[in-house]
Amino acid sequence: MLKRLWSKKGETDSQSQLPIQLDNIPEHIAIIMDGNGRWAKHKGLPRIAGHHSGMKTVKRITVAANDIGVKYLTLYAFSTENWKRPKDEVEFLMKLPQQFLELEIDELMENNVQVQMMGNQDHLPPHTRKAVEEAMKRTESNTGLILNFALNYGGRLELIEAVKAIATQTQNGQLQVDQITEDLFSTYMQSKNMPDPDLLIRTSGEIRLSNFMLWQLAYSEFYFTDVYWPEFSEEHFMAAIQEYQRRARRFGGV
Ligand code: V0D
Repeated sequence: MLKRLWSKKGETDSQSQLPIQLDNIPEHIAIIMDGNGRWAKHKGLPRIAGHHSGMKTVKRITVAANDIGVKYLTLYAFSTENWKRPKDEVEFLMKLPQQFLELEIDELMENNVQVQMMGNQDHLPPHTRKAVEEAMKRTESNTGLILNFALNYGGRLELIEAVKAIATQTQNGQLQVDQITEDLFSTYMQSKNMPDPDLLIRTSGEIRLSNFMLWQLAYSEFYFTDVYWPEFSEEHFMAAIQEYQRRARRFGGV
């Protein structure tokens, strides 16, 4: 698999040169998949064509990440602010989990990928929730990469929900104030069963966090690229990891 993707044509295994070191792969990568609408506009297509194309990128990057041993891939698919978009665009987006399930589930199963989700599921249309639940259910015994969709997710809201839960337990006497530590607080986050992201990637030129994983990204490396998400290739992905490894080397050294 690795050879198929990352070695040049005609090279034998011993000659093949991976652009990345396989012994220093980020365990958890988070991505803000920006630029689908802009890509479509650039090509003279409707915005929804960009979202559909972006879904193909999700599959490609998931398979590439799994190939090199990434354990967790968190993708910002829909923010709590995205509800403000035109109604027909939101409706189209809400159909994507189902389309994704129909078109891509076989390949995800072949790659042993497990689907998870963070964000507020309650306010999603029933057909969307059903598709997400089915994706999670069908992949629940897979042991490869965990593909974690942030869907109807907002970082500040996640923090507020954690504070509310902690405050309630403190009020009930189930928790003492001096028990509230960073480690304890982390267990109230929706990402409680995963390590913090080592690397955050944002595509399409914006250099902002846009309310994504505010707590979890405290120590992560940030990588920004001008490439639109539908055009973000395996090679672009490897370049991000290479930059991560270059920085890790610099800070590891003297
Ligand atoms: C649009 C580019 C996959 C960014 C990627 C509802 C925005 C394509 C999913 C998906 C979206 C989510 C959960 C799941 C299976 C698939 C998805 C949304 C948007 C928002 F279980 N792509 N995708 N969900 N886009």
